[in-house]
Amino acid sequence: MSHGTVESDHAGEDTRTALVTGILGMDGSHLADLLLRKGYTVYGLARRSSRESTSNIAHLEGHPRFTILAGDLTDQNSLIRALKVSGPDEIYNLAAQSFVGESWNTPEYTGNVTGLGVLRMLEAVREHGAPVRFYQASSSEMFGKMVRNPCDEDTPFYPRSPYGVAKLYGHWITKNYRESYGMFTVSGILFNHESERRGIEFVTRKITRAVAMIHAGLADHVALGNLDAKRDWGYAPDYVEAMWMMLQPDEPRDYVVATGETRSVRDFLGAAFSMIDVEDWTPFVRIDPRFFRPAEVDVLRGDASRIERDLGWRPGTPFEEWVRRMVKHDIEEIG
Ligand code: NAP
Ligand code: G4F
Repeated sequence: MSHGTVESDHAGEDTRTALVTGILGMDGSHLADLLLRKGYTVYGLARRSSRESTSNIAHLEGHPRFTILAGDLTDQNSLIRALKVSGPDEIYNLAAQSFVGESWNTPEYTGNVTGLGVLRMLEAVREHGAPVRFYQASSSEMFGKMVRNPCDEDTPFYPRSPYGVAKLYGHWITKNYRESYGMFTVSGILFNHESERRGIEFVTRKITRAVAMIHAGLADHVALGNLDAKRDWGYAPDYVEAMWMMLQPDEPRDYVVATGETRSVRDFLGAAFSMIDVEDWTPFVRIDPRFFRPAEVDVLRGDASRIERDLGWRPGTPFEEWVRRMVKHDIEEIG
């Protein structure tokens, strides 16, 4: 699917309804595209204060099966109301303070939104009473200082940031509600995934935008932090498919979603600059201590064999292809 479009290839047979929190974010918007293609009615939860950043869902304006509801993960009543209005079969809880670097500046706020926000969503589901399938956006940041490489669903957690700790709370409370109340709740432990809609503060998008600016003669460098950090990077439209797949089986189960490959920020720089035929990117990169973190997750790599075996999910889009799409998108946007 190309950026900014919704293919209407559904046969119109699926009459289910989904509520997606974090609808204005990268994953929320890709998931909305996927669900609408499948024929779902989609309600997206967004904070009123964020109405300016609607570019990820601008193409959905006026879609007959797409509605935005006002709500905030820090406001329990707004969540209860959202469930009442939408009456969902499935809930995808993607809203979070999702920027790891920011979580050291606002640890309490991050805990409140990213951790306790999950509890509020689960309580809203319990209050609602009707059977609902619930997806929680867990994160590979929970593995942090990886005690095993690669990480799978049985690897012990070792978070290294207030964000990682908050996600761990969300992960365990989701599991607890499944075990305590028999609710259909699952967590997808997703490793890093990126796309043309990625927030500009994250390293991949920061780099692809900088590449586009340099290409256009509008910038001469990009300031970055730790270039040695390694991540298991995939493409977001592939990963939202995994979220949907996890809510389809009869029994709820948690899954790791990853490519199994790990690359450094340096590798990413090499791939992105090669898209504008620059082989030596070093003159265009400056190291700025402001972008180093109090504690770093040095390397992440996941083992997604369980989801491949059980549900048939595999990462579809090769690394070079999605990096090319991100650079191309940013060149067009800046141009
Ligand atoms: P994103 O682009 O930052 O989207 C998160 C969304 O949550 C934003 O639209 C934000 O709204 C919303 N939000 C923040 N605080 C909120 C609140 N108090 N109430 C309601 N909404 C709120 O993140 P993403 O990359 O799409 O990730 C989606 C989810 O997956 C997040 O939970 C993230 O932590 C998790 N995750 C992401 C990755 C990854 O690599 N992308 C990997 C693992 C897990 P505003 O637009 O108003 O800021
Ligand atoms: O792009 P990042 O900010 O992503 P990070 O911290 O891995 O978190 C993302 O992935 C998680 C899944 O593992 C999600 F849960 C989370 O919500 C988010 O989507 O940083 C990636 C790496 C880090 O090691 C960072 O130190 O890049 C390094 N880096 C180096 N220079 C930088 C920069 N990161 C940012 N954001 N900006 C820099 O200038």
